[in-house]
Amino acid sequence: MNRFATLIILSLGMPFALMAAPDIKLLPTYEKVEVERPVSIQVPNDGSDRHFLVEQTGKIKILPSRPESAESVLFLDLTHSIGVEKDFEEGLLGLAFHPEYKETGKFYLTFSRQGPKRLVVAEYSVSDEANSADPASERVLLEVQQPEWNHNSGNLMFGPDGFLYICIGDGGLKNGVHLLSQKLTRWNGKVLRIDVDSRSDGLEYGIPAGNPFVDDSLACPEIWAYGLRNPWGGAFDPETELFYLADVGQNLWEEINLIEGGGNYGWDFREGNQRFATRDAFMEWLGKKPTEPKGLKLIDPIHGYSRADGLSITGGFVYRGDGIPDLNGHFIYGDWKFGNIWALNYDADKKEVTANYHLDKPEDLKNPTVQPTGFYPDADGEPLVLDWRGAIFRIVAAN
Ligand SMILES: [Ca+2]
Repeated sequence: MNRFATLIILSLGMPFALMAAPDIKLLPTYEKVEVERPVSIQVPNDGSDRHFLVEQTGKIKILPSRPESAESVLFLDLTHSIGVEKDFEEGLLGLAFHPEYKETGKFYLTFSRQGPKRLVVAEYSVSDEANSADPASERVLLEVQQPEWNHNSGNLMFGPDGFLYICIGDGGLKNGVHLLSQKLTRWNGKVLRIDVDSRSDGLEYGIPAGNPFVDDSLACPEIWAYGLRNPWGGAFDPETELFYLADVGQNLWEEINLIEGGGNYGWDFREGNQRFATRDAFMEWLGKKPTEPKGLKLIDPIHGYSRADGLSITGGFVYRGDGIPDLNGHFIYGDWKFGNIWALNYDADKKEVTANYHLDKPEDLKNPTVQPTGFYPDADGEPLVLDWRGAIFRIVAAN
């Protein structure tokens, strides 16, 4: 290995590879429930301890209270109202319950529609019957133009501030070719922050006064952070309130970012913490200077991994359960293609990563135990892993 490669690897996480990981095992759960392309599991804050499974193909199912049971309940079926040209990355993509779901009965979804191709963020309401939603209650909050079928993102989460955070990919294709992530006039390649409980002039939502670009007449006031490629999986740590977000890379680096208001996370000037050379070549081809604008502050990821460990990162949430004490405060994430699962510890005081445990390493990379599309806490805060091929696993302590 040459010295340059060693330096890159050291800077992106290798020193922790030799630390002994907590002993865990992956257990299949809800095995009798029909699961198709799961992308999210959400538990509303209403004391019911119900687990809502989101399927990319358009359904939201309430999982049975006993994991051994086969009886899921169909909460909402959007199969025929979403629009999918290519189902690999389009479809029903995100769900977030209103923080006061018990009182409001409202929840929020992201999904694809066509003609024109777009990512829709919409509000829905529960019907009179608690275990079903009313499809006619749809209220579209905003629609993001999507030039391509890929890189939609669509992750949704409420922050500790009560605002809704919406993750949006860079417009797709490859090489950041649409050049949208760095443009503050567009929603693509951003995290947006909106207030679903108020209305700003002419909008179906409110713009929080503290959003970083509200005073910039050339910027979309919804933007919270920018310079992202295709965020897939993230969460606020309920204890530190840090916002972890995975961002899928292109050719070299998968990354984990800590999202701050106004932060620029680099794409498509950088992939991981390296310069993205393809952009330079592209800009030269366009006859433009391939330089980063002067004074532009780019925030590097807190962690990244290379093609040696995976192809497409899937976040993630910060574990605060009781079952695996060694993982307390760790961000659990994995790789969709290789099936690796890790737990990363970030020390907010020291501002550094202090551990990155390799929790599960498949023996056969071509046929991993799980191809994770999401990691979510169950009602007790214990980790659930969604498998792209249609299964759900638990992470439990091995002993
Ligand atoms: Ca980045």
